[in-house]
Amino acid sequence: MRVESITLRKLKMRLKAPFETSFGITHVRPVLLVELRSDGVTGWAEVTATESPFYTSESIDIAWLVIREYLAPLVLGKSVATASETRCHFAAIRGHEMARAGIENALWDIEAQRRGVPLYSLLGGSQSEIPCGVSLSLQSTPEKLLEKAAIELSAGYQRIKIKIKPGKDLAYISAIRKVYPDIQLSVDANSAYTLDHAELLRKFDDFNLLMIEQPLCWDDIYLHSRLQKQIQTRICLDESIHHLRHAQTAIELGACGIINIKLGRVGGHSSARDIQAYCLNQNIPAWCGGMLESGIGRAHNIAASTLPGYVLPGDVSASQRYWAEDIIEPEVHVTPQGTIRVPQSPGLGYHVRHELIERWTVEKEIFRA
Ligand code: OSB
Ligand code: MG
Repeated sequence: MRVESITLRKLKMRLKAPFETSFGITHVRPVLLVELRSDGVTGWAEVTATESPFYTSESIDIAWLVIREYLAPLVLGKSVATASETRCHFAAIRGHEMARAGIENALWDIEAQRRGVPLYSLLGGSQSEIPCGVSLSLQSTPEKLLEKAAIELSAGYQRIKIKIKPGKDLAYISAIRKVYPDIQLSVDANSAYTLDHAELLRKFDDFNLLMIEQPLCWDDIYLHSRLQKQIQTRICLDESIHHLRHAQTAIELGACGIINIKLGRVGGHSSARDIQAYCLNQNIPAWCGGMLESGIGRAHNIAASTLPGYVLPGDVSASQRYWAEDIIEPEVHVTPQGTIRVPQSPGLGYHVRHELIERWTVEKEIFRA
């Protein structure tokens, strides 16, 4: 596959409802799309960075610069035999996983189309349906949170994850548990706590949580291993895991019992597969995280989630939860059983709505070989 051109586009997509985490609130999601042309075939992927570097150190604009100045020149005019080779070209670049994933994943879409197979089977996945959970934004009161949870549970979602931060934790967790004693329930702190909160975090043990996601620093593994010794609830690492070595370090140190795999955060499908295979081998449950993706990023998440080892419901949910209109057809739907059926046509398996993308584009740049 010869890389002939890479087009970057920034779209502004308004969320149906604002999404608030411990690091900030999002009303309009800037979406960075990669459209890559190779031998007459077009591949699509999404750079899942946030608008500002508040989740990890990447942001949409930083990723754009890194692709323009460093990544695109390393692959334009070059050929790769398989998409998994792409990362070899990027070996000299440190970090910037989401930027890399944008290019690598677009090549996965192309490789799958050229071979005439759905992306999920090219990746080695086998599940034809994936279990889904939802991630609920911070709410102003526990009552509001209960309303949101009720809607998602009646839609069929198999797991509820609530965002928490100091001052918005125990009251919210206990409100949900009182009404729903048996659901799979987890919490995500996005690094809002410190080891000094260990006593407070130990109180979460009373609520039979599936996990607590990323309680401590975004770049820490060691302190999480100390915290895990003090609490029963399994820690799940999100922000701290950027590649296989991080996962190995975390598991060997006992810093977590579960890993959240995000395609962008780990640098694309190849690195995600490394972590998935390792988790499977080590008996560590994994699941696919979300980044408020458009349909294009969502389609990649669905394909990845079909691999063995993704044993827990992910944060990959229906297009309609986020967007009035999505940029793929059909949109992502969730069954009443809380699953997504994996599309079976070649490549991503969804039609990309090019005209809508053009209409919503606020910035565009084309790089050619
Ligand atoms: O920590 O999983 C996270 C959204 C943006 C940044 C970080 C996270 C999230 C979510 C939303 O939890 C997941 C989704 O529904 O896409
Ligand atoms: Mg998270």
